[in-house]
Amino acid sequence: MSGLIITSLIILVFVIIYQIGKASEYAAILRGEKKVNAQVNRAMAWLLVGTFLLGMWGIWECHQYFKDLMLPVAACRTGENYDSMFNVTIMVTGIVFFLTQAVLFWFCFKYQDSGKRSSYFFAHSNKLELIWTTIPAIAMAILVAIGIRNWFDVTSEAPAEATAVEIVGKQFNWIIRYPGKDKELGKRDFRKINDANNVLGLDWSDPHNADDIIAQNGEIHMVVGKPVKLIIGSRDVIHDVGLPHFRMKMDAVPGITTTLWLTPTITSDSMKLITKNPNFVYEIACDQLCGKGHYAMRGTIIVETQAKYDQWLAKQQAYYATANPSAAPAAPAADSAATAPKAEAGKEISMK
Ligand SMILES: [Cu+2]
Repeated sequence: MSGLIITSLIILVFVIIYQIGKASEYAAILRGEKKVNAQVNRAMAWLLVGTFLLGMWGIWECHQYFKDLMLPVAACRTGENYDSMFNVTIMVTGIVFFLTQAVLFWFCFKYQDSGKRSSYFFAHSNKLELIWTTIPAIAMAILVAIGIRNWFDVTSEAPAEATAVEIVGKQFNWIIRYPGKDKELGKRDFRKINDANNVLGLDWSDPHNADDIIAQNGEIHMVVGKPVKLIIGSRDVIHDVGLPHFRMKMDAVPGITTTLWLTPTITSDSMKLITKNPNFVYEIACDQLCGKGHYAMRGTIIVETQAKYDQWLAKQQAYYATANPSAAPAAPAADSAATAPKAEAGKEISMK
């Protein structure tokens, strides 16, 4: 029924437009075509000015409306650089956009047909070509140079003192591993992955794995002011570690290790005050559409003081101990864990 109404409405609108066109044609004949043309020209010129003003007002209103959706201040140095690059780009392109649009619409208005002018034929000017090629080229080169500098900064090697944290994506959550006291992550082998008691496929024959910690709730803890190196992997499809508050992202690719490093500058508690949001959390979002549960792949980052971090770390238990409750801690046997019988996996962790 509503389809029928809409169709008849559309037909009606077309009929009305057709009738108006017809009527103005007859009116033009009655009043003289020249006079009508001049009226239409004037009306069109003012309409163009109106379109420009309406467009500019629309842009302003859009910004006002979406302002609250903007991210808070960047929480690391590279993020600050990214923001300043973003602002410079918006400023430069924004000014150019405004000027060119203003001139375009103003010329339409100023040079409307008055019957007193004829158009001037202008074919070519080397000088003009040179100006409007060189200036944008220089502007773009500067913007690209700033971008490359930031890109090299983001993808550079992490400082040696950086704390390594592994983050592995899987459908549909993030698994976080910390190196433990020896500060080294043990070897992984995808053939040893087992959702019951070895979610990352840790190779228990590697002693570095004995003290590795796997966070139970997909949380990354960071110390404010201390560099952190993220070692990124994936268990199944391509995911992407998206850190909007740090203005960073990096693909998590199965079979390939990617990295990202950052030095958080604002603690989670300070950010709660800055954003006036007591529930604020730094978010890890999956930035790569990875399946039907993609939207729910949300991890969190907690940036805290060294004291709080130490307190939290002291409470963590090595994954080996939780995954193999019957085995003696800190003395991993050869390879029995990965193939442990089901009966032993009573208290295992499920990372679903
Ligand atoms: Cu994903």
